[in-house]
Amino acid sequence: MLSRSQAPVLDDDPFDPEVLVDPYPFHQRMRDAGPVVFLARYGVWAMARHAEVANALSDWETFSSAAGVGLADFRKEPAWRRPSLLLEADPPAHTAVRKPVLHLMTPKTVQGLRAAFEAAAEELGEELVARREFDAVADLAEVYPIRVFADAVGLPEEGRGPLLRYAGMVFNAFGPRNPLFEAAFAEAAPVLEWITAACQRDALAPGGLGAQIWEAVDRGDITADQAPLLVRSLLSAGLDTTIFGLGNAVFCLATNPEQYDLLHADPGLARAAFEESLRYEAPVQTFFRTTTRPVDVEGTVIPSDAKVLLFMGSANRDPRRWGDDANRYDIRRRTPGHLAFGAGIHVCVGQFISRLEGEVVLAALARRARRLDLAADPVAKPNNTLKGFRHLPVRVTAGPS
Ligand code: 8QM
Repeated sequence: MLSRSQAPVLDDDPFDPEVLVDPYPFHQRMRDAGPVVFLARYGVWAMARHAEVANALSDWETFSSAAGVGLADFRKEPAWRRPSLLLEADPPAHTAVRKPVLHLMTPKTVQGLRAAFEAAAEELGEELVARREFDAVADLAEVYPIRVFADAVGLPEEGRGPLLRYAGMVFNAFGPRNPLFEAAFAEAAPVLEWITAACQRDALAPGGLGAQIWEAVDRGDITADQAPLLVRSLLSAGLDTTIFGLGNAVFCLATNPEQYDLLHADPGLARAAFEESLRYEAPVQTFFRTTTRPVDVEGTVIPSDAKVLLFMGSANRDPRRWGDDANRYDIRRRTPGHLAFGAGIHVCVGQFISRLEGEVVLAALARRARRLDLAADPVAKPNNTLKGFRHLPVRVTAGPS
């Protein structure tokens, strides 16, 4: 049998803020080192090539989520919150709760959100383009999803404030207890109290996604104990992901003017432009799995009960899958196969809501601005899981051509 010593050992820290904000050179070294590497710093295995990441995501029986999808192993240390019934679970428990949630977010049911999402994007686009200069994170990416998605879930307008602090805890907690983790948890207690209250039935507006989850209790599809945790999943997964994703999409377009020209000439490319930004700058860069048995990956045996870090953001730029121009942002590229939404049984349940947000926001900008440029250097926002920006100052030139 082959052993760990035959996998390349790297001593890089993937959670070092400098690596988090520019991970691509490290990704290439991992991909070129082999199909599996060992990250000595944390005693975990890692895969960064597209084929192996896709295979691991598709094999939930070997690569389990039930011990948590962060560095912490829930079987050895207590989780910081009750584990997610969706993200941090395996079949059959996962299957039972995923079905009713999936039902609320199919391409067809999401069409019911389109008119409201479009109107909000048009309104915000109009206001921002009139300003000529704005921060595409603070004024757009952090505004739009809170407006439309929190509305769709049915959160009351007042007191949405702790949402982003909660998201900061969720996504930094998948990493090690480094300064990013500690900072996110500096004042955790009121945020935890707030999220628990926000998920209760009487806190959610009738007709929203949250209320619809509670209605699944009335039908007997889920239990009253499960409902608040599933609402919590929507609020955990549905905001910082699209916030980072919208910021990244604007970054891609502002730094690739020929691609923005294509989009401006045909705003019907907005959905494709967003999708390619998901491939090129994946908001969710990594998740762990935990092996349930010794598994041979291309000749390297990973032992049982081992944490394995999967680099979706690297798989999305693997030349073995995407060719020599993998590192080019190209809105006409065929993007199917990117792993920004994951793959397999855990593939993003909200992906059609996410795409709707990306499409209508980019289309609203593209129709109004004939140019989109950086107005100053972007400021990256390091996060143990997400890649994106804290500030993205842009300048737009209004007009049709
Ligand atoms: C990430 O709490 C949850 O169920 C949950 C949290 C974060 C995510 C997914 C689910 C992938 C976007």
